[in-house]
Amino acid sequence: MSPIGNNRWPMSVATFHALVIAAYGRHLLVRDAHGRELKARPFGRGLSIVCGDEALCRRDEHHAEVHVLEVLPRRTVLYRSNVRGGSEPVLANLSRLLVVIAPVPQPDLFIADRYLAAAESAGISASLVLNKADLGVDAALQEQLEAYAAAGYAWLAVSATTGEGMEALRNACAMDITALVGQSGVGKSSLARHLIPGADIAIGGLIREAEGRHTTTASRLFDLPSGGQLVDSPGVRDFAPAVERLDPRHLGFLEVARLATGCRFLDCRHFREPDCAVRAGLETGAIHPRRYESYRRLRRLRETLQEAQGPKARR
Ligand SMILES: Nc1nc2c(ncn2[C@@H]2O[C@H](COP(=O)(O)OP(=O)(O)O)[C@@H](O)[C@H]2O)c(=O)[nH]1
Ligand SMILES: [Mg+2]
Ligand SMILES: [Zn+2]
Repeated sequence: MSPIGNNRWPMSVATFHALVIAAYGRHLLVRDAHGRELKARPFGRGLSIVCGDEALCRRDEHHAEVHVLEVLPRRTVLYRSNVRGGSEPVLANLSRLLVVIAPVPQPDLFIADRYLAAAESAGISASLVLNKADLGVDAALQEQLEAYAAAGYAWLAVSATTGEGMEALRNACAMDITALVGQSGVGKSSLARHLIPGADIAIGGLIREAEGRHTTTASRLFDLPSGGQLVDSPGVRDFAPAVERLDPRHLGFLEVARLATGCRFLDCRHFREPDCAVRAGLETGAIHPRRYESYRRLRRLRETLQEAQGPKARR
């Protein structure tokens, strides 16, 4: 147990450290050092707690409730942008983000790109997982996968149904905390169930089980039998990274970052500026047109959200 950096909450028999294994609004599930899973809630307003957080907890006087007093310093934070353009933490202390796509449902690769960009700006290593490889990959998707590889993103073909590629996936998750993210229906929970036999993953959103839902409503952290931890997360219809955290030169796109070193202007947006090496890369094939389009859309979104925040946020 690491010491706490301040003495507002002196360590005593009543306080303890725990890992936040699920967070749904103010409903938290934490796991203490003895492996006990406890329902908990934040003590006081303004405490933003997400799955993967390490927390200082205390039982109330009647021992009926567990309160989270403080979130310990985070090693990494994956942020998203809310509609007003502000940053919200999504998951804490991840060391790897696996963006899951599949032949069905029809992949929205713009979502995948935004997750990859968010991970890059958070210092989290990210790669793609193509699930449902048993269904076959058509030429159009194959071309996109090759574009990702050329840009510098690793991808792995797996099938939760046939077990293909699962050993490689297990190895990719062996260290620290890995999260599976992506559209609904791509097979995140199926992959998690494959990697963690016996875990109650169908009701990943444990906290809402009373509503009888069998989809994942909240991110849920599980221990992997081979070491490390895995987060299964709810499917998304869209994802916007926290725009102010993106590097303005490349927004977290690996190939844009490489090419941008050749632009004439340091603050080149890679739209219509003269001597832009990124646009030149479109001609030579150094950047795939769909990835460039994705970059362009994220740049526009960033501008829109910054406008919404007022003149202070603009760069
Ligand atoms: N053919 C095939 N179907 C799969 C595979 N993995 C998951 N599925 C199916 O895809 C659907 C969605 O899976 P689920 O794990 O709930 O997706 P999630 O929303 O990403 O968690 C379910 O009907 C699964 O049986 C796979 O590898 N191959
Ligand atoms: Mg799921
Ligand atoms: Zn440029």
